[in-house]
Amino acid sequence: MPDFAVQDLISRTLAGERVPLARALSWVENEHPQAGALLDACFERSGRAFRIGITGPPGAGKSTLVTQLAKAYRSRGETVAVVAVDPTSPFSGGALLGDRVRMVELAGDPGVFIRSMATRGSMGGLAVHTAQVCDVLDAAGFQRILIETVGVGQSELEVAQTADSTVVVLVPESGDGVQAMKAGLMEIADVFAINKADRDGADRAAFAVRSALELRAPTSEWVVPVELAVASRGQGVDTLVERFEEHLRFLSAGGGLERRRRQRLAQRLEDMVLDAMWAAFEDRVSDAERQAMLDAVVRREATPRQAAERLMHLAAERDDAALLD
Ligand SMILES: Nc1nc2c(ncn2[C@@H]2O[C@H](COP(=O)(O)OP(=O)(O)OP(=O)(O)O)[C@@H](O)[C@H]2O)c(=O)[nH]1
Ligand SMILES: [Mg+2]
Repeated sequence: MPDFAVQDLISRTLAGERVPLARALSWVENEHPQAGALLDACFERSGRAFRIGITGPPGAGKSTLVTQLAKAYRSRGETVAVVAVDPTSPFSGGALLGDRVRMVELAGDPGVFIRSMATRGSMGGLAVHTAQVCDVLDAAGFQRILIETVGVGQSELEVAQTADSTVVVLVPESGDGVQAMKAGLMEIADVFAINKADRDGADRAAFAVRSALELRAPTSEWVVPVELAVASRGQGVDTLVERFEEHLRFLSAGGGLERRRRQRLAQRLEDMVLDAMWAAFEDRVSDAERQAMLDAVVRREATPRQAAERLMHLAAERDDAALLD
């Protein structure tokens, strides 16, 4: 049973109060001992927000676009939360500072909430924290959640996949379409934005992306739109918002939204079980014992499979002993 202070923080967070909400998000990020109770309370009330991932190479204009998208959603009367995930070292901090400057025009609007998250611990942890942060924002009543990530590695793609719908932001510079395919961005894009269309080659880049899309085996009825944008001038932003909303309608009508969310929750569930199993294992088998077994493998006295089996056996024996206590 959560104590009074926790209960108070939960109810004020659910009511959408900004200061408690910010505190709640810090609890999630820092894995505060009471974060579990908070997350349970939020999870019950989540599932209403539409989560949009904005990903693409560094400097493509994602933060600029997110700022404009948030403004466009606000003028449509929707409340918006922005989660800017910065995969760079927490010590650099440069990108986050830049984002704050860029998003400053959203400040003061009670219908917008901006949160930057830096990498802490493992990248798997970052995807988990992002999903949890979104649950809290969702429960707090934000209707659209924009998640910005740099799409450069597998782990960043995992963060992008915490969204219901994903827009991949590219720039006209030649070769970007190919880059996107290599980086696995083609597979996750529901919408493409060719940003910085004030530069040469935007039409060519859009054509290259469309051609690449046509080469793929169709996996859905959804035809991935490729739109030009000049985020710094707010051009093409309304069209993008329209595409996201169309995609949401498409997903909702065909059961795709439920399927995507179910798959995402299955992944989260599995991650949590694996975490719990590993923690239980670590509790029961000491580091010294694991090292000793590793030594045996290194000396070729046991195969990795045999060693793993023995360690699991040891853990199971101690599990039984613990149950008899
Ligand atoms: N010419 C032009 N410049 C743009 C456009 N959109 C953004 N920029 C500029 O591109 C630079 C990078 O923009 P950001 O929005 O920080 O890009 P980002 O993708 O968020 O960057 P990271 O988060 O560091 O990966 C900034 O100097 C923007 O002003 C555009 O449509 N045209
Ligand atoms: Mg950015």
